[in-house]
Amino acid sequence: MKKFLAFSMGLISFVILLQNNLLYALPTLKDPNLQVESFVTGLASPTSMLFLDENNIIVLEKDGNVRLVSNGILQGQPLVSLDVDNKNERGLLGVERVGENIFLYATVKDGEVINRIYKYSLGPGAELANEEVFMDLPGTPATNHQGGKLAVSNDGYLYSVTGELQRNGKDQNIVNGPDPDFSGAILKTNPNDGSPAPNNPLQGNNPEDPINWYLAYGIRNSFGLGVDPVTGTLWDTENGEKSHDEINLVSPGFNSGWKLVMGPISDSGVAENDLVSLPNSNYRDPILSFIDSFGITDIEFLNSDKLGAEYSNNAFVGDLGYGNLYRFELNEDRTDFNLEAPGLDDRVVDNDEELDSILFGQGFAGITDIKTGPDGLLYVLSFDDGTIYQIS
Ligand SMILES: [Ca+2]
Ligand SMILES: [Ca+2]
Ligand SMILES: [Ca+2]
Repeated sequence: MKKFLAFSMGLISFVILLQNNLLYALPTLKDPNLQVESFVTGLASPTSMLFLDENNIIVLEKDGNVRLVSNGILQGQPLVSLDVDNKNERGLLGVERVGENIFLYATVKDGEVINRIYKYSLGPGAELANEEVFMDLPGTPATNHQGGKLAVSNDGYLYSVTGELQRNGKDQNIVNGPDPDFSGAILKTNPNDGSPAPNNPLQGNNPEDPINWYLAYGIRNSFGLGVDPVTGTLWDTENGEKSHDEINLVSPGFNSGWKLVMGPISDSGVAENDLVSLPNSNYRDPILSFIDSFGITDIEFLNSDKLGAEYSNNAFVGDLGYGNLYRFELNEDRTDFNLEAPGLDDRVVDNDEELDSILFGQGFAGITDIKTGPDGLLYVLSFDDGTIYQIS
């Protein structure tokens, strides 16, 4: 009986631990000189974050709340609550700042389900005022592959990504499919008026042609956009169907190959001229892909030497499935990763040893965002335990 009581008490405390999310042990880092700490807790399924300044962070919750963290404390009242469609991968997904404007990317129902970019002016107390519809993008038929990440270019334009939404058009490299429609594409847009950025690579036949906005197409789905602060080059991550999550350098006019190619084209059984080749486009293999698809998510370049000079401007990449954080040093002209494990000469991570060679940290509860803080430290947003971790 005593034994049974002890067992039930153990079970009860186990359940309480579970309820308080205390079951999640702290993540661990490979480098013993660095430490990881829980910085903010209590977020519900957070998808993206944005540092406004030293004291304030905006964090998005998938179900539609825009939360404010002030001086390390999560504020009770959301800044904004959007009525989103949160089915599957839909929801409140992306946030970015350009000047004194904040942009949000969310799946909403307005007649049909769409992905909408909202624009706000940022007030002195981090208020989001003057809501306007900045841009409407497709959101159907799939409930997954909505994309949603936003980023800002070094020259002040807004990047956005929308996934393939299970469409079968020219955006998906189906030669006889419907014309481009903003699905499976990365856009570069003027944040002032929503017009295409002036030097976009693809030029359509008329001013309304979606490809005027395109920086890239043939994207399956992306949970990560990152701008290299040194060169201004955009990188993305993409998710494979059953295999080959990818990390790509997004050159202007980049065609990532979906849905004929995922991972290196040499493994796909198709040739480059089988793809939809829009004028000024270029197919390019991923810099690195992962043979197993476990949800590679954000990519961030650590624009700081606060973790030590060796980490300055390294690329950090997270995943949702394992909760791992990966680290990559770049080559001298920053067009490639320096991959030291010989097994990565094929540019495909296909075993544990190769995965271990790029591992920086583990034990995060599904990473959705990574950011360099204003203090130069690295911050990691963790989905399942609703926590922002700080690496110092
Ligand atoms: Ca690709
Ligand atoms: Ca390999
Ligand atoms: Ca990020």
